[in-house]
Amino acid sequence: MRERLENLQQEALKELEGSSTKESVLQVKAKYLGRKGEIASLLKELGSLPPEERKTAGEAINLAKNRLEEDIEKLLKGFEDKEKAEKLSKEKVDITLPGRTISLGRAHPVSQVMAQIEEIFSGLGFDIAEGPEVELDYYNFEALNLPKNHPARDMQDTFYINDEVLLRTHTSPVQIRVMENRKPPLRVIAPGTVYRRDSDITHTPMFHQVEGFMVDKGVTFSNLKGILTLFLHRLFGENTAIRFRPSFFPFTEPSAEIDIRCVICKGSGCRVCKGSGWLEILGAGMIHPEVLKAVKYDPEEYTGFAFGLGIERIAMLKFGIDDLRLFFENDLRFLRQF
Ligand code: FA5
Repeated sequence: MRERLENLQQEALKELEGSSTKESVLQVKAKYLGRKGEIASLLKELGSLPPEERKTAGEAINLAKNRLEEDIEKLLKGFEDKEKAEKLSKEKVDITLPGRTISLGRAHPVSQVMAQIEEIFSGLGFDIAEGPEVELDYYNFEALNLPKNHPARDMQDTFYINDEVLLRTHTSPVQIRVMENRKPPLRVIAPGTVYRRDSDITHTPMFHQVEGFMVDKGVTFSNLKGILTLFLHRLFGENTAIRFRPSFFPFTEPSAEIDIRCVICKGSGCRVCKGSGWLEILGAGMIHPEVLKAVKYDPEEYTGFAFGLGIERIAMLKFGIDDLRLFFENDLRFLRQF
C-alpha cells in the first residue's frame, strides 16, 4: 500500500510538471483527487487492511492527498493570476487620450437676427405677440383695408388654401388680432414666418418678418421716424445712412419705405442693391383710419404707426450674404460660419 501511494504521488507530480495549461491541471486534479479518482480508490481499500495498519495507512493517504491539493491549488492560482493580468492589460483605458467631442449646434443666422431685433424692441418697452401662419383672408387682407378684388392684393402673391383661408403673406394680420383684444396704449412687435409665391436672389417663398406697431393718443410720424432710426442704428451701427421714401400700403397713410446705404458695396452699386447703392428693408406708415375702425378704435382719439421688416434681408446685410436662398438650403458648411 505504502509503495503504491508513493508511486502515485510521484506520477501525479510528474503529470503536474508536464501540465502547461489550466485545463490539463484540472484533468490531473480529477484523475487523482476526484470522487472516483486514484486517492479515493486507495481510501476505499483501507477496509481490507489489517486493523493495526489501517490508521497509519489512512494518515499517510490523507497527508499525500493534502499535499497534492496544495500543489494543484498553487498551480491553478498561478494560471488564474496570469489570465487576470492579461485581461486587465487588454482592457486598459488610456485616460490621457482626448475625449470624443460632442458637436454643438448653433442658432440659425435668421434666428440670431430675430433674437437681436426682439432684444432691441424689448428694451424700448415693446411686447412680443404671435399669430397663426394659416390665416383667414379677413385678417391678412380685409381688415387691413384690402377688400376682395383690391388691386394692391397683387403686391403679395398669395398661397390660397381656399377662398377664405391662406398662408399669411405678411405679419400685419397680427396687428388686427392684437388690437381686437387689447386697448391702447400698445407697443408690440410680432415676429414670424410668412409665405409668398416669390423666388429669386432676394426673394424666397417662405421668409420671416417682424411687425411692429405703437398705438396711443397723440402718436405721430415723428415717433415712427425716431423709433425706427434708433432701431436701425442699434442694429447696423450709429453711422449707417438711412433714408425715408414715400410709398404706398393700403393699411397705412401716409406710408414710407425705409432704405439703408448698401452695406455690401457701401453705396457704389452692386448686384444686391441692383446698382442703386440703397437697400429697402422696411415698410412703415401711420395706421390707416379704416384699420383702426375695423378693430373698433376711434381714429379721432387714437393714432398709431406700424412697420414690417424682412428678417432675411437684414441677415443678408449684417453677414454680407448675396443670395437669400442660401439661408434655406441647410448646407452645414454655410450655417457653421455664423
Ligand atoms: C409688407 O409686407 C407690409 N406688411 C409691411 C408693413 C407693415 C408696411 C406695417 C406698413 C406697415 P412688403 O411686402 O414690402 O411689406 O414686405 C416687407 C419686407 O419683407 C420687405 O421690405 C422685404 O424686406 C421683405 N420681403 C418681402 N418679400 C420677400 C421675399 N419673398 N423674401 C424675402 N423677404 C421678403
